[in-house]
Amino acid sequence: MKNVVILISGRGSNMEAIVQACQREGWPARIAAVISNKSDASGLAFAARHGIPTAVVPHTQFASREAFDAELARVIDGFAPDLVVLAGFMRILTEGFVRHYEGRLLNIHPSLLPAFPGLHTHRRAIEAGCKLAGATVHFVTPELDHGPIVAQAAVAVLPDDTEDTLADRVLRHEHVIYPQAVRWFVEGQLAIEQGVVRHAAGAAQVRWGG
Ligand code: NHR
Ligand code: GAR
Repeated sequence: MKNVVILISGRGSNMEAIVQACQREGWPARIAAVISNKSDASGLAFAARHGIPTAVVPHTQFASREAFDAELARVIDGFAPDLVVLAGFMRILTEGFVRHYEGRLLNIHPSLLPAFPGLHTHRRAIEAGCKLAGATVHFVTPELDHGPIVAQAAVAVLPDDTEDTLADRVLRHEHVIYPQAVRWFVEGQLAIEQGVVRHAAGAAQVRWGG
C-alpha cells in the first residue's frame, strides 16, 4: 500500500474526487492525511468525516517561507508519504521542500501548461482570446508550474464565458484527470524520461471535454 498525503487550502473538491476514486476503485493506496495551511479550509471537514487524519500548518505563524516549509515537511513526513498531492494548495513551495519530495510531488494547475503559469488562469485565458482552456497535472519542480506533465484536459472557451463558468467547466475535468493520474502513480505506471512523463502501458494522457 502506498501512503498518499494531500495538501489543500480551501474547498478541496479535487481531494474529494481522489478520496472517492481511491475507495471506489480499490487502489493499492491509502489517503494517509489531508493537511491544510488554512484552518478554515472546508475540505478538512470532508476528510474528517471519511476518517482521514487531518492537520493544519498555518503559514501566517511562520517568519519565513523556509520555516513554514520545514514544519510542513515535518508534519507530512510523520505520515510516511510515498506521494504528496497538491490539490488547490495555494502557497509557493521553496526549492528545499520541492527537492525533498522530488519525483513524488504532484500538482493540478488550472491551465494548459506551459500557458499561464501562476494565478488567475481562467481570466487570463479569456482575456487572451484563447479558444481552448484546461488543466494540467504535473510533477512539481522548483520553478512554478513548470514540472513534467502527467496529464492534460482541454475544454472549449465559449463566447459568453466568465471566469466562473470557465472554471466550473475545467473543474469537472480536473475531477477526472487528477484521480486518474494519482492512480497511475500509485500503480507504478509513470516513468519520467528526459522530463517527459510516459504511461508504461500507453494509456491516453489527454482528455477532451465540452
Ligand atoms: N511550488 C513550486 N515550487 N512549484 C510549483 O509548481 C508549485 C508550488 C506551489 C504550489 C500550485 C500552483 C498552481 O497550480 C503550486 C505549484 C500558489 C501560487 C501563488 O502565487 C502560485 C501557483 C500555485 C499555487 N501563491 C501565493 C504565494 O505567495 C499566495 C496566493 C494566495 O494565498 O492566494 O505563495 O497554480
Ligand atoms: C482547482 O481548480 C485547482 O486547479 C486550482 O484551484 C482549484 C481548487 O479547487 N488550483 C490552483 O489554482 C493552484 N494555484 P478545489 O480546492 O476544490 O480542489
